Amino acid sequence: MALEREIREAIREKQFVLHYQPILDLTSREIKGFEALVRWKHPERGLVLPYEFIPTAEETGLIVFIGDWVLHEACQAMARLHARCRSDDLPFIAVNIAPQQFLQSDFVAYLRKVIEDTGVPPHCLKLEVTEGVAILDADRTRRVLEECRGIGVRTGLDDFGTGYSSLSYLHSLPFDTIKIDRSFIAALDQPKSRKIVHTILDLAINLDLNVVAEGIETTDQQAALTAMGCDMGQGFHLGLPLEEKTAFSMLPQAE
Ligand code: G
Ligand code: G
Ligand code: MN
Ligand code: NA
Repeated sequence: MALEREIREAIREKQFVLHYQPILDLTSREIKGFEALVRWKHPERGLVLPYEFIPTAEETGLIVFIGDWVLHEACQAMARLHARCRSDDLPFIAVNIAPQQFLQSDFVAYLRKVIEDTGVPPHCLKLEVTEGVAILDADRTRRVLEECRGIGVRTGLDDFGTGYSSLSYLHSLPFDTIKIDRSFIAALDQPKSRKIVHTILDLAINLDLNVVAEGIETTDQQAALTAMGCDMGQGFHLGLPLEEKTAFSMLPQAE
C-alpha cells in the first residue's frame, strides 16, 4: 500500500513533528500542561494531520515506531520546557499512547529508559489511552497502568464517554485523570448533555479523579464547565495545538 510505504519512509526520514496544545486550570486560567499531538511534515503535501495516517499506522503496526519516537521527543521537549520554569511549578506533558504500543511487552522498560535519558520528573508525564486498550487486553492494561503508577507516571482515560463500557474500566483500572470527550462539550447547550457532564464530574470527584474537558470552543462552554466545578480544560478557545516554541511561549518565563 502506497501510504504504508510513505509512512515507513517518514519514520526513516524523521518527518514527524509534535505540536502542543495547552491544558488550563479553568478557575485560575493558568496553563498546567500541554498535550503533544503528532503531525507529519510531508515533503509534498505539507502538514498532514493524524486522522490521515494514524489508522494506517495502527493497521500496519507502524504506530509503535511512531509512538516510541513521540514519547521520546515529548519528554525531550518537556526537559526544554522545564529548563525555563520554576522548579516548584512544573507543567506536565500528556502523550497519546496507541493500544498496540501500550501493550508491547517492553513498553514499560522503554518508558523507564526515556525518563532516564531525558531526566524528566515522572509525575510530569501523563500517558493518555483510550478504552480500546482495555478491550484488547484488560488484565495486561491493568498491570501496565500499575507499573506506570509504580514509577510515578500518571495516566488518563481519553475520549471518556464515547466507548462501550467506560464505567467498568474506571472501576477496574487505576487512572489518575479522565478526559471528557469533546462531543459532550459541543452539546453543552442541551440540557441532556449538561446533565451527563454534571454526572461525569460527580463521578470523578467521588472516585478522586482529575478531569479535563476537551474541545472547549466557546466562552459559554468554558463558563459552564467552570461553574460546574470542572478542574481543567482544553480546546481551540483556550489554545490551539502549536509548534513547540510558540506553544511554550504562552507560559510565563521564570526569573
Ligand atoms: O491532532 P488531532 O486532533 O488531529 O488528533 C487526532 C487524533 O489523533 C486524536 O484522537 C489523537 O489522540 C490522535 N493522536 C494525536 N497525536 C498522537 C500520537 O502522538 N499518538 C497517537 N497514538 N495518537 C495521536
Ligand atoms: O483524541 P484526542 O483527545 O487525543 O484528540 C485530541 C484532538 O482534539 C487533537 O486532534 C486536537 O487537534 C483536537 N482538538 C483540540 N481542541 C479542539 C477543539 O476545541 N475542537 C475540536 N473540534 N477539536 C479539538
Ligand atoms: Mn488525547
Ligand atoms: Na480525547
